[in-house]
Amino acid sequence: MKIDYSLHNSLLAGAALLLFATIMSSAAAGQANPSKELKATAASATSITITWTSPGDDSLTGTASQYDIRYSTALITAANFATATQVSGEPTPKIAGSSESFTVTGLTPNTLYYFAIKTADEVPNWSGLSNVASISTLDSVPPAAIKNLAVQQ
Ligand SMILES: [Ca+2]
Ligand SMILES: [Ca+2]
Repeated sequence: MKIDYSLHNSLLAGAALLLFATIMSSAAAGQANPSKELKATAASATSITITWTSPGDDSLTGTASQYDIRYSTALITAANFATATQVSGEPTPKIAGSSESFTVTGLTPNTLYYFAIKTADEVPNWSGLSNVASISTLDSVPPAAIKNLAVQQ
């Protein structure tokens, strides 16, 4: 069988260019506004890992002092952030621009959760609300065991 390598190569080049463009636009977005990068990934039926980029003590410079990470099964807004559930054991902020992650445990399976973070410096001066990330925990209920398996005579 003859393979058209020229088509194959141009498709590969196209895919590589698209990937490069995606990475570059993500990086540009990250530099423009690192506080808008909160993401959530379901780790299991009862835990979710969130990731974000650290802001700084003064806007995007220096090292902040604390995070207030909260979650809720309802959409989190600036108005209801204080009533959302606060996690315990938040990480200490790293220097501005660092990758941060935290795993929230003890969640209910197959449930949609929203997450948001505020950051403070040593005063503390509190930041505005991060973007809100949401994802569902995994379903933990398997199909029932089959009870009527039979052999056809
Ligand atoms: Ca300071
Ligand atoms: Ca400050």
